[in-house]
Amino acid sequence: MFDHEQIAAEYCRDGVVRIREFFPPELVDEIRAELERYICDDLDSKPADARTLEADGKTIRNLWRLQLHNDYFRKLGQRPEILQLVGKLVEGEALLTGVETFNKPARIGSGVPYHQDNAYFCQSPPDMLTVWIAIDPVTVENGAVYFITGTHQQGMLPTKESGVTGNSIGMADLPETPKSEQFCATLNPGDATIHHCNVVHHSDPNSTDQSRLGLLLVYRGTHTETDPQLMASYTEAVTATPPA
Ligand SMILES: O=C(O)CCC(=O)C(=O)O
Repeated sequence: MFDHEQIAAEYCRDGVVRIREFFPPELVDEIRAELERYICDDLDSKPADARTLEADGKTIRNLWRLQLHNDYFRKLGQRPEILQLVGKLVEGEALLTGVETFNKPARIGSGVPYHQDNAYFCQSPPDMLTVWIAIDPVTVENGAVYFITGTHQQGMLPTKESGVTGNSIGMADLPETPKSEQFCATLNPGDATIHHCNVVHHSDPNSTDQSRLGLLLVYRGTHTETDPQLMASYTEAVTATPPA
C-alpha cells in the first residue's frame, strides 16, 4: 500500500516526508465524526489533561491521549499497515504511544513555537516519530507546520521553557534558516507527514476563517528508553506551564 523504500529514503534524508492520500476521504469523514462525537459525549468525563483549550478558555486547541480514552482511535493507530511502515522508520517494533489533535481553530488557533518533539518524548535512542494526518485542508495561511529538513541529524539542541500552554518547551535559540527555506507542509485532507522526533518544526497562528484540524499518531520503537536528563528539563517546563 505504501512505498516503504521511498518513504524511508526521504525520511532518513530530511527527517520529514509528505505522503499524499495516506487515508481515503471516507476515513477522514469517519475520523471527523468520531472526534465530534467524543468531544460532545465523552470529553467532559475525562481528566482535565485530556485536552488543552485556546486562550478563550473554551475552544479546543488539543485533544491528548486518545489512545487511552477512545477505542476507535487506539485501533486506528494500531492498524497493521501503519505499524509496519512505522516499524521500518523507527528501526524496530513500532509501539503506539500517543493519539492527539492539533485543532488550530479558525481565527483563534494559536501558534506552536520552534521545538524538537524529543524535548517532550525524552527517548534514547531517538527512534520516535509522529504521523500528522490532515483532516482539514492545511494551507500556508491557516497554519501549516514548517520543518527545517535535516535537523534530525543534529541531536538534541538546547531548550527553554516557552510558556505556551500545550507546548511548554521550545528551543533556546531560534534557528537561522529563514521560513522561505523551510519545508511548508501544505496538505489536502487525508494527506500526512511523518516527522522524526528531532526535526525542528513550528507553526503559526490561524488568522483565517478556515479551521486546520490535524490528527497525530505518535510511535516509538519498543527498544527506546526514557532519558532522565531530558525528562528533568521537560518536567520543569510542563510544571511551569501545565497543559490544562
Ligand atoms: O500541528 C501543529 O501546528 C504542530 C504540530 C507539532 O508540533 C507536532 O506534530 O509535534
